[in-house]
Amino acid sequence: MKKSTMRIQTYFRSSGRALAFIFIASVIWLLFDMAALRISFSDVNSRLTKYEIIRKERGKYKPREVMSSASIPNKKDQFPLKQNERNGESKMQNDVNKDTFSETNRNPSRKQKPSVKPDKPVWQPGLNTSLEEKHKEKRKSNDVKAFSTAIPKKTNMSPNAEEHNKERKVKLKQKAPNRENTIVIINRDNNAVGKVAVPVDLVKDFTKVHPVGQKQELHLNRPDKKRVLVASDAQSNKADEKRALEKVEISPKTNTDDSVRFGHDHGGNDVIPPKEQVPQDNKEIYPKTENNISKAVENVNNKSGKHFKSTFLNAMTKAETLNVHFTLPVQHHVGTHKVLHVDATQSPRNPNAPGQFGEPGVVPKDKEMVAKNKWKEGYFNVYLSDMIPLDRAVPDTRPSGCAESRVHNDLPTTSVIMCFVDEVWSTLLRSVHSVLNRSPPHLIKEVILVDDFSTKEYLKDHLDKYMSQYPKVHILHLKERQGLIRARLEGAAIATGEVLTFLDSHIECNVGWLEPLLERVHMDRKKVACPVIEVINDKDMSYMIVDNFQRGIFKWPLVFGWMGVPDEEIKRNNIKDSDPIRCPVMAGGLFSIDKKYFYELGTYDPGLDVWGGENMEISFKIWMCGGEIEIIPCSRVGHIFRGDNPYKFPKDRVRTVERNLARVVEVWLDDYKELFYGHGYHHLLDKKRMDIGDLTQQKELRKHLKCKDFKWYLDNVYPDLDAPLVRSDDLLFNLGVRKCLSIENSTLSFQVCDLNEKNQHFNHTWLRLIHQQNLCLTAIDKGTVSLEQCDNAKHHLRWLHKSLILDPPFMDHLILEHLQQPFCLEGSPSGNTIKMATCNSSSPFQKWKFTNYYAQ
Ligand code: LR7
Ligand code: MN
Repeated sequence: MKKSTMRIQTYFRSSGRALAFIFIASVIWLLFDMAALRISFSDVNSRLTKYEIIRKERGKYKPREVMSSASIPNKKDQFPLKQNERNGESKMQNDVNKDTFSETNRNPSRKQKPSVKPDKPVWQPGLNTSLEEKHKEKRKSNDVKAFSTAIPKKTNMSPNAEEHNKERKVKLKQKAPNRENTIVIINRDNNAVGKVAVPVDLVKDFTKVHPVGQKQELHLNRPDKKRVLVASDAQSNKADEKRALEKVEISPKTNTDDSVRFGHDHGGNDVIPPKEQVPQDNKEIYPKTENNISKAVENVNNKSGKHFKSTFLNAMTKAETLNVHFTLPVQHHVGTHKVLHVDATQSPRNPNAPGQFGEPGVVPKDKEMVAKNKWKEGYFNVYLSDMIPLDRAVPDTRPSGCAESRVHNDLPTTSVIMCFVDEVWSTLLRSVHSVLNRSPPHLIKEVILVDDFSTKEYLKDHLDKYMSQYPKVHILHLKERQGLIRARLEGAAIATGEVLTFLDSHIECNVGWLEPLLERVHMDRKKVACPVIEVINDKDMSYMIVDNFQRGIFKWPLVFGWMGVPDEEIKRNNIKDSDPIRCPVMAGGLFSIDKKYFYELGTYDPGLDVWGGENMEISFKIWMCGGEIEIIPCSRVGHIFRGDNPYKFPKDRVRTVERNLARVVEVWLDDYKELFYGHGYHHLLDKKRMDIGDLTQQKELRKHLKCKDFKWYLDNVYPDLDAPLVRSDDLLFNLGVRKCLSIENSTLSFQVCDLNEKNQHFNHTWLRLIHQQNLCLTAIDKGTVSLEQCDNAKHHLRWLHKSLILDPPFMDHLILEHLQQPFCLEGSPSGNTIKMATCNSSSPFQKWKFTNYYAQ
C-alpha cells in the first residue's frame, strides 16, 4: 500500500515535473514568439523608414507654437504673469536653445579632420561694427569646420590597393566566359526578329544597335519599353529567362557598331606632353574580336607586371558580342546587369610610376624648388600632377556590394560637361581620361569641355589638337568669361545625351562611377545623383577615401559642409554603406541630372556670376519643386580640394559670392532669408551698396513650377537645421518695473504681463529689430524712444540684446547698435515712461527679458 502510494506520488511528482517543464517551455516559446514578432515589426519599420531618414518630425523650433495660451501654466516659474508676479530672472536662460546642430554633438571625429578649404576668404562681408566682427569670427570658425568637406579617412589608401587589385585580377581570371547576358528583342507584332548582333551587357537602346544584314526588315523602334526583354543574369525572371535561352542561338560575333565598341575612344597619348610627363604609349591595343581576347590578355599579362590587367580583361569580356536568334512571346520587363568594371588603360600601367594606384607622389629633393614655383599654377602640387600617368589606377574605394550591384541594361546616355578656366594641363587631361577610361563607352554620348575664356596658351589649339584623337570629346571655347554657372549652361545647350553629368576639371572618376548615377536618374527622372566626392590630396596627389554616410548640408549663412548621418539613425534604419543618401544640398560640382528635367527646372539662375551659391540654388530648386538629391555611395569621384582658385574673378570675389547668395535667398528662402542676412549679411540689404539684379523671372519660375515653400523644405528635407525665425519673442519684461512692454494706440507703455494680450507681443528678429507687427522700436538719439515702420535695411532700428558684464553673461540689456556710445533702453521706476539712458550694468530698469529665446 505504502509502496503503491509512493509510486503514485512519484508518478505525480514526475508528471508534475513534466507539466512544469511543458509550462516553462511554452512560456519560453511564447516569449520567443513575442520577441520574434517585435523583431519583425521593427524590421518592417526600419524598412519602411530606410529611405525616409531625413523625414523625421520637425518639432524643434516652432517659436509661435511654443507658448500658446494653453502652455502658460508651465511657464509660470519662468515668467512673471498677471496672476503671479515674481522674479523670473534666474530661470529665463533655461529657455535659450542649445545649439543642437553643433558638429561635436553629431560627429566628434570631424573635429580633428583637416579643413579642405582652409584659406578661402569666401564669406567675408567686410563689416566693421563690433557685432559684425563677432559674427565674422563666428562665421570663420563655422566655415573652417563646415568646409572640411570630404573627409579623408586614411591618409593613403594605396598600401592595400595593390593586394586588392591582385585579388581582383585572380578572381577575374577564373571567371567563366561571360555568356550570362543574352538579349532578346521582340518586334511590334510579337514575331520573331532575325539575327541581331548586340554586345553583351551593353544594351541601351536597340535602335542604335545595327542588326546584321537585316536592318531593313526589323522594327526596332521601341514603341513601348515593355516590348523589349533583356534576359540577363540573375535578376530577370528565371522562368522567362529559361524559356528565352532555350530558343536563343548564341554565337560570338564581331561588333560592327562604333558606338558600342570598347576602346574606340581610348588609347592615345599626349600630343604635347608637359615636360615632366611620363611618356605613354599611343598604341591602339584593343582587339576587336573575341578570338583576340586571349591573345590580348596574354599580351597584357606579359607586359604589365602587377597592375590592373584585370580591368582590361574585364573590358574585353564585356565587349564581346553575340548573334541572337529567337522567337518569343512579349515579355514585360527589362533586364539588369552587374555594374560594369571598365578601367581601360592606354598602355600597360607602370606600377612604379609616381602616384600609381593613387599612392602619394614624392617630389625629388632636387626638384622641390621647381615644385614650389609651380604650386600657384593650380594651388596644388602641379609638379607631381605632371609626373603622374594620365590614366593612373586608383584604388576601388566603393563599399562592399557595389561591384555586385545591378543596374538596368537600358540606362540613358549622358553628356559629361566639364567647365574650366586656366586648368592645369595634366589635371584636365587626367580628368577627361578618367571619364573615357572608366565609363562604359555606350553610355557616354559625349564629353563637352567648356573653356571659360582661359588665358593659358596650351588650352587653345594644343588642347583642340590633343582632344581631336577622341571623337567624343568636344571643346567649346567661350568668347568671354562667363563664370562656371553660365559656362555650364553653354555646355548643356549643346549636349545631346539624355542625362547631363557635370564634373569639375580636376577630378578622377573611380571605377564603376557612372552606371550607379545613371541608374538613379533612370529610376526616377527627378532624382539628381551625386557621387561621393573623394579627396585627391593637393600636396601629394594621393587618392583618399572619405567617411561613409556623409550628407551635404549647410549652416547659416548658407555655408556648405558635410555632416555624417548620426549613428543612431544608421542603426535604427539599418542603412547600409552602399545605400543612397538623401542630401539637403549638393556640393555643386559633380552630379547627374536628366537633361529635360534640368530644363524644366529652369536650369540655373543665369544671373549668378562666376562662382558660388549655384549649388544652393539648384539644391533648393530641386527639392522644393518636386525632385530629390542623393549621394550614391557606389559612385566615387576624386576631386582636388585646394586652398585657392588659380583663376581671377572678374569682379571682387567676396562681393560676387555674396551677390549670388543674396539672389538665391531672395528667390527661395521666404521668411527664412532673415536668418541669412542676420548672420553677418546685413549690408546686403542696403540696395545702394549691392545691386543683386532683377529677380522677376526667377520668382515667376518658382510660381510657375508650383514649388513648395522653404518651411516645407526645412520640415521635410532638412529637419535638423536650426532655423528659428526670430532670436526671441513674446513678452518683453522689465526687471525693474516688473511689467511688460506694450503698444497701445501706437504708443509704448508698460502693462501687467499677460501672454494673452497681443499688444504685449514683440519679436527680436535676426536683423535685431524689436517689432510688433510692422512697428519697430527705435530712438533717434539719447532721447525718447518711439515706433517706426520696420525696414530691415535701416541700421538705426537694430538692437543688441546682451549683458554689459561678462559674468553672469545673461542677455539683459537692450542697446541701440548704431549709436557711438552705448545707450540702453530703460523703463522709469514709475512705469509710465520708457527712454534711452547711459548704460548701467546694475540698474534693473535697464534689464529686459523676452519670454522665449531661440539663439544666443
Ligand atoms: O569662372 C569660372 N569658370 C569655370 O569654368 C570659375 C570656375 N570654373 C570651373 C573651374 O575650372 C572648375 O572646373 O568650374 C569648376 C569649379 O571651380 P573650382 O574647382 O575652382 O571650385 P571648387 O571646387 O572650389 O568649387 C565648388 O563650389 C563651386 C561653387 O560655385 C562649384 O559648385 C564647384 O563645382 C564646386 N566643386 C565641387 O563641388 C567639388 C567638390 C568641392 C566641394 C565641396
Ligand atoms: Mn573644384
